Amino acid sequence: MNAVPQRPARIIAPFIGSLSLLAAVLATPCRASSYGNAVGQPAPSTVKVNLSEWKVQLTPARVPPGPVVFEVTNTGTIPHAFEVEGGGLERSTPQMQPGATVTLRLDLRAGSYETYCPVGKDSHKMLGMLNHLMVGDAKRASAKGDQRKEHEEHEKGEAYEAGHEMVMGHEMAMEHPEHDEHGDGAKSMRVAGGDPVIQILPGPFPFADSAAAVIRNRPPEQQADLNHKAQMGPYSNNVATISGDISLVAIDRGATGDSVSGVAQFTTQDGARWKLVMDRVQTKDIPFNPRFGGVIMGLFYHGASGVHTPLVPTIQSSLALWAYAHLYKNDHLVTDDAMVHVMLLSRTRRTSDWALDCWDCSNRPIEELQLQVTAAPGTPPFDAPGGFLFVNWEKSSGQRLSL
Ligand SMILES: [Cu+2]
Repeated sequence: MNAVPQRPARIIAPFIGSLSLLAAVLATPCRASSYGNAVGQPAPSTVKVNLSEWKVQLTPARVPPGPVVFEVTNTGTIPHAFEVEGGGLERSTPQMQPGATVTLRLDLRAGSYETYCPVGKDSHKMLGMLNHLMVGDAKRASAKGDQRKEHEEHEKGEAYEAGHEMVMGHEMAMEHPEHDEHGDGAKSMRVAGGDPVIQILPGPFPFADSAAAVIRNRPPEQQADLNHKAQMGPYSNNVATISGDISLVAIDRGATGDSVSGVAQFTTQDGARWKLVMDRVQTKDIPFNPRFGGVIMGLFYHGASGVHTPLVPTIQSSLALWAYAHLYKNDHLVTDDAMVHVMLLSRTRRTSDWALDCWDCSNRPIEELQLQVTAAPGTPPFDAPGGFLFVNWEKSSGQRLSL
């Protein structure tokens, strides 16, 4: 629904990993001058790029027009890549392991360029791995010598920026005809769960080997918890058909101001009647598990993506939210602070026996609604198998609302 198409990474092959060449370039004696090395080319500007969860740092963030050498280091803990986009140009490094350094050399005209991590169908970009590189300087162009050349370059830059905005505006209109009519960037969705409804009971994760490769890169304390859940957790093929309803409205306003309201009612396999009233978003980010302000639409994550638990297959979600809820069992209040994670996502289970049947489910149709309810840290687990409630509505849909 809101999938951002993955762009193929294009690589400046001769410069990738060519640290010796970079060193040679940096050793050029006239690097301080913008113009005038032996072959008449301007000396390149160097921009140091740090990639980490979840930001792209550029030093400096403004350079003169001409050749630019990006010295890109992944200082984070999961694989990233670096892409420069603007003026019809779109170039990327290959995916880089933590600790790796790669150089990317580009010739840039004046203008503003998006610099971001393209990993995860732009999920890392949505998480904050986006910055802007300014090439050229309008004020300097009108105030100093060599005005005509820089002024022309600046105008070219503005021309392509205008064209780029137009294209983006068109794409946005095509993809999201109903959202953001007031221009504040907010998006809203109403979700209704559709039968059949299943309860996931504790059991082993069927793609434990695939998950183990991701878990190995996590800090030790996370590894212990994830390995335990891989053996006996809420992501299993131990499934019971039950009955219930869910409906909710979620508003995504970016990093702050998200909201959610909704109700779920279901009867679990053991005959208990549960009611869940969601009325607050849960916004606190934890490592590898950012909550995106509580609500996010159009996310590619889980599985092999490096984001959130790998004990869910790699999926595309049109809506993901983290909330607190009032939880009732058989009409008695259990807690006012149950922790809730809801996803409307690409189908992960086959319809014959509801077994998980893909490790990468990101291209499946988006029709599965997952509700996961757990006790807040420091509070007792729920009186349910495994201490959690995990219910899926297998034929669900979301509707974007005008705000
Ligand atoms: Cu990244």
